[in-house]
Amino acid sequence: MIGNIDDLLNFTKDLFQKKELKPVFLQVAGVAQYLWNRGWAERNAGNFSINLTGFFHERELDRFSTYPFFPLSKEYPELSRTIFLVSGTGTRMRDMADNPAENLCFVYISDSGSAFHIIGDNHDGDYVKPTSELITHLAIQQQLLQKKSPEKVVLHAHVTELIALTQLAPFKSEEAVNSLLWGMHPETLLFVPDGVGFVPYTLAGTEHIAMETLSKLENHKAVLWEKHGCLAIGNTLHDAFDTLDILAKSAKIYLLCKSTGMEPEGLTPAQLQEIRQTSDK
Ligand code: 2HA
Ligand code: ZN
Repeated sequence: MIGNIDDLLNFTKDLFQKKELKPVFLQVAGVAQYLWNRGWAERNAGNFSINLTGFFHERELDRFSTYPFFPLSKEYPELSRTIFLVSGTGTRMRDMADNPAENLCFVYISDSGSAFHIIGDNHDGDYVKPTSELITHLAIQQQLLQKKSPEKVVLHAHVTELIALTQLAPFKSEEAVNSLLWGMHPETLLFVPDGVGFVPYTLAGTEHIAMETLSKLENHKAVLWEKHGCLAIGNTLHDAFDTLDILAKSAKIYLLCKSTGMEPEGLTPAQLQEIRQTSDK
């Protein structure tokens, strides 16, 4: 049943003003600004989802059931009665940095996991709808819950330096690209010891890219989408951003070295081994 429209509007206001969510909104604004400053979010590029279910009581979740909902093309049983903060489709990260509330929405998944409600800030009778990559986000968020992983955040961005690498034939494999990235900076192996997954080019926003990404995230915290961008999971948005940032640093060092006309040496096997031993302690 659809609730009284005034109740719904009040509810939306309550949700956006919930004080426990203030730090989350601040983090969204901060990371959106970083993405824009780095040049990793041209036009409406990039998107994220944050599992916020832990911030709500059962009683609060019950209020969502009065909202109209949209069917999902697939069931996500593990996501029953979960709630996510999701970037809006067509929104710009630079606008998100200035005003997160107007550029994102809450997505609540129904009891059956087969439909979702959108709770967006309503302006001029219209409201923000979730990212075009929603099915990838939901599939990943479901996997994180199934595995009881600590990560609550999925972040996708067009990390220029990493996209450039995926345009180069020698790096179109997981082994080659990770060996390059680890070799360019000690902290890459230290902080991304499982390396990145590599998803060969496939159209974004599809079930296919969602499934390919899901399988790569079994063993990695970040995934490259050939000729498109990168996606990382993290406990917080800052965590996920850090992973992209560290990987980009390595890629940038490689590209800078190449721009001198010379080959970078890379860390030696002994140096890499020493880092591995340090991080095992
Ligand atoms: O959110 O980056 O891949 C826009 C995109 C789609
Ligand atoms: Zn993209």
